[in-house]
Amino acid sequence: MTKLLITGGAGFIGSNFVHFTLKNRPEYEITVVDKLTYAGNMDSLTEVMDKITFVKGDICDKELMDKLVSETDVIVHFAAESHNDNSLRDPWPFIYTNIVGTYTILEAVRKHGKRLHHISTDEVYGDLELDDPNKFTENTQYNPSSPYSSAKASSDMLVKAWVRSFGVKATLSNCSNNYGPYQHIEKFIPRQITNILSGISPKLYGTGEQVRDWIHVDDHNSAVHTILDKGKIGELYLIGANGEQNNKYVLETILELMGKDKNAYEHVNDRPGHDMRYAIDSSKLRKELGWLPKYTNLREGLQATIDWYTKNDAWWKNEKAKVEAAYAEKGQ
Ligand code: NAD
Ligand code: TDX
Repeated sequence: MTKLLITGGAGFIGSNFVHFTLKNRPEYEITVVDKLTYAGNMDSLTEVMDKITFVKGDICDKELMDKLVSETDVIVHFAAESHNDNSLRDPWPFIYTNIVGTYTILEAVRKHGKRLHHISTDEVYGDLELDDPNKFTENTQYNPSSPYSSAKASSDMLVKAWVRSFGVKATLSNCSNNYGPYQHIEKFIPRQITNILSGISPKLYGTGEQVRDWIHVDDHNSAVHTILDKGKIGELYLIGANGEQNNKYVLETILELMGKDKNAYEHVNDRPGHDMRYAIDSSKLRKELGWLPKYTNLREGLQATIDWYTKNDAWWKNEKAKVEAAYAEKGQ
């Protein structure tokens, strides 16, 4: 058995990673550490609590991380403050968790000589023009726009420095926008689905021409396992599934799939500094490590996600009023 420590395993991608690993990779013995911020939800792990060890704790807690890292073989580091809009309301938790938290993990990994995989985002590269023929590659210069993406960029830099200066055995991956079950309803796709289910009109920022490169969360997580299996220490891999669509198209598709008029939404205040377009070239991961995505039909993926939020309203209902009230304060 290989001992696997998953940080942020009660969040969206982390909890899906726990489920994916239990289903596909039984050789791993899983411990999750999660602070259970507003974004962490134990209900995402209820079904598997008898199969994992769960520790409620902060990745910035030096003693705790030292102990947990010393007891494991591999660490996959998902824990972060992850929402751009929140980082514009209050950047501090992003500096604390994303930068100080990653530093704390790196110091424990350095001391105990363990293997680390650091999860990051394509947002570290800033954005592309709509008509730019290029996509992000591993050689694109970092140019983050928001407090969230700059804190993630900082965490990547720390990992790279600890690899080079201290010989830490780490890999990094930077993925595009994920969707799927257990995603917090503050994020674009689940916000719109749960708005429609709650009789609230969906909300499109600005013109909705911004493009995101959507990937199903299970494809992100299969790529992370590929990197754990075959990735080269010190290397960074971009993860993407050629899922570029603009926000207006995604919202209209959700409305259509839910049997509504495709124009039944509101334009609301745009996000300050709103990145125009993300697009990933994942050739390195595909060619060097042989990874391929499975869920490349966005319409089908959206339908499955709509079905999940419809069936699992108990998972999100209690949060809905609070999330919408925070958006309403910003005219969003
Ligand atoms: P999320 O907000 O749903 O989950 C984050 C989890 O981390 C929560 O369970 C939260 O309780 C936990 N956490 C926060 N601060 C903590 C702390 N100090 N100590 C311990 N736990 C803490 O986020 P997500 O969307 O699942 O993103 C996970 C990772 O993937 C992040 O690193 C994010 O930057 C990255 N990422 C996300 C996307 C996306 O589309 N969501 C895309 C690319 C990369
Ligand atoms: O109500 C909304 N209306 C809207 O038009 C919301 C919440 C968002 N949007 C727009 C903003 C973005 O262009 O939709 C797009 C997606 O927004 P988010 O879901 O907030 O995602 P984004 O800001 O693109 O960042 C996501 O992908 C990269 C994740 O939240 C990050 O953690 C990840 O790093």
